[in-house]
Amino acid sequence: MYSLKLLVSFCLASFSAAAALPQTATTSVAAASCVNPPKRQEWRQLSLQQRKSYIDAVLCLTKKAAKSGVAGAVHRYDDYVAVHSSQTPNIHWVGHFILWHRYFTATFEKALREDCGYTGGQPYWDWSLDAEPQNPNSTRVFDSDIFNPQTGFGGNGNKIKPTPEQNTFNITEGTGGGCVQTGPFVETNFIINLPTKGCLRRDFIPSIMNTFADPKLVANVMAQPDYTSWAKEVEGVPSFDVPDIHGSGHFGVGGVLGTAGNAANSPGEPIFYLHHGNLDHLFWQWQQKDLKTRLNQVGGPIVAFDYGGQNVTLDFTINLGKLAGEATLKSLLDTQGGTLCYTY
Ligand SMILES: *[C@@H]1O[C@H](CO)[C@@H](O)[C@H](O)[C@H]1NC(C)=O
Ligand SMILES: *[C@@H]1O[C@H](CO)[C@@H](O)[C@H](O)[C@H]1NC(C)=O
Ligand SMILES: *[C@@H]1O[C@H](CO)[C@@H](O)[C@H](O)[C@H]1NC(C)=O
Ligand SMILES: [Cu+2]
Repeated sequence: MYSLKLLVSFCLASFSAAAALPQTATTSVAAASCVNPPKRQEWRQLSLQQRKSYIDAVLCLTKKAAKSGVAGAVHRYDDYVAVHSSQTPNIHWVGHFILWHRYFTATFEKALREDCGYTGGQPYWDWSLDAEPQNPNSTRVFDSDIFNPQTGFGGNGNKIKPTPEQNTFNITEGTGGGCVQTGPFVETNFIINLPTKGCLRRDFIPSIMNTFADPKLVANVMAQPDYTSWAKEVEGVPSFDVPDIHGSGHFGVGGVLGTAGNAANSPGEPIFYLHHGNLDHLFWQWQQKDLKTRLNQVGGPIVAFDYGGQNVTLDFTINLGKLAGEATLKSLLDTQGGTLCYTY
């Protein structure tokens, strides 16, 4: 797996993140002021009315025309799948992983507010509250409010056996794999057009969810002394034998066949934004412990897995194509610096 990913990243390294996408803004976003930042909360802290307004706003994005200009994107929700997918080899296992996903999630939050009338902050899902690492086969985590079919994101896909070609890691514990059967994101209500037109799929894997969302792993990430080690620890290593918290929401929910388990197209899973919202909340909490340093520190490789090679610096820029202007990592360290405007 390691060498395959390396190969993929080297093959694509000649296309820079910036060149891979059509651009409108080539200059940095002018630092605007941040007045009344939306406050982000854990899903369970939202009232039932707030939960409904969030989900309604997500569904609303599928009714608006795409503006990313990326091939395959039909509606505004597709835009986010398309942009993530087009930059996948350049934004994982790199120093800017957490800040790229911070910018991405904040831009999604902005679209919900500006295009779909949502007035709250991006919610997050603290899966460590649900995980039972001592009891990996427990399915209790999937009874969490977030999967409630009436007030949450609905449940599992129907059971499908993956082919050996689909199941390259020989994972045998998948419990779903087909289209989501309950809740607001069933096929009749929610269609994503990337990588091909189809339903949202889920493939719950209790053992991955319970062991990857272990509060002890969270504590280990939070104990890291500097940005470079924090950023490395949050992604861990690409192996199902070594749990990492970033993998929890992806492979616990998406498994082998589910949308969240697909490295490129995982933003097609609406829970993606609550999962990455949680990683961002952890990063924000970690920053709060030493703001003076942690609003001014980045590190880690520019090219995936290239530990020891060139590292990102504060003036390294990332972009989201036509969805948002280019931004420096420095500007993304502060959630209320103007490029970003939200709080926890
Ligand atoms: C969990 O389930 C797997 C089969 O899916 C089984 O092999 C394993 O022994 C179970 N573990 C526990 C702790 O019950
Ligand atoms: C999965 O199983 C196949 C066939 O037994 C084997 O060739 C392959 O190496 C296995 N993959 C992993 C990641 O263990
Ligand atoms: C990048 O950072 C790593 C970890 O801090 C360090 O070992 C490496 O030497 C740095 N690379 C360069 C080119 O300075
Ligand atoms: Cu990603």
